Amino acid sequence: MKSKILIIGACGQIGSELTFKLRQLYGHDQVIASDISYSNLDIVNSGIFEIVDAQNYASVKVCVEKYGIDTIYLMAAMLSATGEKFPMKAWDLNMQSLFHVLNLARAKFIKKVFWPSSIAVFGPTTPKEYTPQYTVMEPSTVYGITKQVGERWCEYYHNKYGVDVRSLRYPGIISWKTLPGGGTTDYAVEIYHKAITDGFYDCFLSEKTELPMMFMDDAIKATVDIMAASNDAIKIRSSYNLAAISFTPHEVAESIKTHLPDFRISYTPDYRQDIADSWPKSINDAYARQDWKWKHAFKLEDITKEMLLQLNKKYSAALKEFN
Ligand code: AKB
Repeated sequence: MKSKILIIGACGQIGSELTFKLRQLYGHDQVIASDISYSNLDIVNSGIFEIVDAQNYASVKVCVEKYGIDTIYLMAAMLSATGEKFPMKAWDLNMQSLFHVLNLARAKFIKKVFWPSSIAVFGPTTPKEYTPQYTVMEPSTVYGITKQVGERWCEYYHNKYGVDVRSLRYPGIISWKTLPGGGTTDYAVEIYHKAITDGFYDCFLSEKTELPMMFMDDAIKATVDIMAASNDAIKIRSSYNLAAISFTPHEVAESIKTHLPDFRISYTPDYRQDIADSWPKSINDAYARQDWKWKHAFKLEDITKEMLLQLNKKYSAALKEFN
């Protein structure tokens, strides 16, 4: 029998691209997109869409029963920077939504769960270079705390109740279709938009802040691959380290300048600098590469080329429509 999939948080940066990919792979009507509001019309108008409140168990369960859902991708979350402004809201959204989905799986309404974790599970006391899977984890952001606690609960539900939950510690994700919102790594998307629209970007992180990053196509591939892997291949039920590349704002700016030589950048670090400084510079993802054969494809030069090409097209099309 074909799997019936629900994506919660389908209007967001990763949820939207995941929705398109899963529909392409598993059939248009097999994938139900949902979110708390109609905030992304490309998604809302692209197929079956439902309003689902991830913090309300009944709201999720009604949708699961309506469509006979067996797999949930829970992509709704409050990210690191917004989480520092609204700590209790971040805690409530990130934890309640996870419990609702894990409890639906425990009660056998659904069979399989994908839940994203993040490099934010690591903190200032974690080794920064090539951070291993198993290491000191003392996150200093509310977002990081929710992700670390969430990982513990995922593993617990797997061990105690046999829940098939799979998870990845995403690095910063770079994409051109949907903007990210409220993250510390968001600069690495904004910089490309500003390069096209203004030829200038004032970066909220300092020029030497190195962070782990990944192109959206790689992130989607990792998500699809871990969910398609056999049950036996998944040895880690908390969350897998996942890596592609690492770079600093200065390095992205230099890579943009190879295409747009007049591009300028300035640096005005704000409260997000402390968050970035608490995270690893690079990640060791040997377990993902070994257990389910993870391999990334995009390097910084490839990302810059693709981002500038696609954003150029997008802004030119918008201008044409306006005129
Ligand atoms: C953020 O910056 O908060 C996220 C993340 C690294 O999880 N992009």
